[in-house]
Amino acid sequence: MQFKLFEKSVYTARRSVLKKNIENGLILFLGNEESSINYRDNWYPFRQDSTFLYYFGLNSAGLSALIDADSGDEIIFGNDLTIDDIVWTGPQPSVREMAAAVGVHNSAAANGLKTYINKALESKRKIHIIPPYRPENKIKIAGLLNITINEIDNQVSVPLIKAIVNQRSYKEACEVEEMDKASAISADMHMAAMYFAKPGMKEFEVVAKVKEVAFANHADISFSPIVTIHGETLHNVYSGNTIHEGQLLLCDAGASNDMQYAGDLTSTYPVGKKFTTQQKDVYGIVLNAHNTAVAMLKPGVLFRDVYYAAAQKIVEGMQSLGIMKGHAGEAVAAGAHALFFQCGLGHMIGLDVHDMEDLGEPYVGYNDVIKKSTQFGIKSLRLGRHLEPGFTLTVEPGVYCIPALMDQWKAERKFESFINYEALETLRNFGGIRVEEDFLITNTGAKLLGKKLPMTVAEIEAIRGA
Ligand SMILES: [Mn+2]
Repeated sequence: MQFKLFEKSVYTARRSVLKKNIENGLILFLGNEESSINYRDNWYPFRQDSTFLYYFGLNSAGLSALIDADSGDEIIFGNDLTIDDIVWTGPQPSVREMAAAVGVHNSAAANGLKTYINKALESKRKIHIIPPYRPENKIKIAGLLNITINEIDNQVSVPLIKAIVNQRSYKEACEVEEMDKASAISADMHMAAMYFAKPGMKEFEVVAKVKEVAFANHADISFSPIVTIHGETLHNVYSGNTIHEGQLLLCDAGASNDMQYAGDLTSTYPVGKKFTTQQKDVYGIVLNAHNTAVAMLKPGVLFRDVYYAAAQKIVEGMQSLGIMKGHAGEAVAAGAHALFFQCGLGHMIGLDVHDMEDLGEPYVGYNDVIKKSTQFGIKSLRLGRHLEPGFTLTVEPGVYCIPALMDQWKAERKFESFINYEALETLRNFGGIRVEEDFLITNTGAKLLGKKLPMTVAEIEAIRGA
């Protein structure tokens, strides 16, 4: 195989758990197709669907699978290569060989799937699907089920989503090993960038360094890197600015390793050799929020409370700079911290950098008891539920000074009892700071995945001054 697999037993065990949890009907898994960029045969880098990878491991385009929850039968559908294909691709394992490698005994040509689905539809059997996110698979599902694309949402199986989330949330030892590797490569990407970036460079030169380290480790990037002097823009993928002495460079990047597991780290450091006093002050606030959050990680803790604790540290820090005032806990409860901390504190990570987000945040980061808030700020918290052993997640507090938000809140006289708008002006052009690490929740606490990045002011200045 031109891709790596876990032991066959890993996949068979995962599927037997799923079969136990889904009592009847057919479970349909669509792998991904190649996806065209600008003409048919020029493709985006292939990425297999993560749920397909989880249960079937096969990192090859054009495959699908059915599990019959009643009989226990499993079948993989796909087309073997013809000689016309082999001329271009070289010899590849047959679908039967690929299926056997992951413990599936039956295989059939891709167009056989429709026959199975038709039979099930005729006998009014339940067909379990997860929400498709790619146009190719939306079209395919609509065709298979004889429905319109708009009707797909109503056909999605909540029991299947819940069953999958209930497995993929708890990382197995073999997965943790891969996540460790992905996070370690991610740390190497950040270290290389931290040594490399110099005043006068363009942001994209640093992006190139980050990607070079990923590719040199037979990895890919787990998402488009954010390397920016405008860290206050949360998902700023523009990288055409020149980086100048006195500015901060925010780098949010991670690797997807050769087993498709993701790392996701953020570092923020001065473009020059040293932080300015103000940068040091605000960096210290973010690092304190981060350390407070990390120290709380253990089974049973509500991640929403970890978020609130980080938010409180940010408010207290801003109070020490004279920019916020009043009762810190009340400020957080009211949502005043969201002037600086508009996003969540972290998310599940695994095969996807935002793990299982295609299955729906309400099922992954929340549950029937812990519901997502609609308040500005915490409404962006992707993970709110109680932590459990085996969860892997990011912790990524930040302070973001967004002039448009400052202006709007000031004009609305919002939270005037908590915010000193005059002093706030000193942060108008500050930019943004985020730090981010990846953790495994253990039986007693949490373990850092990969390796430790330099995070204190002294550690960072030692590297930037080198
Ligand atoms: Mn992240």
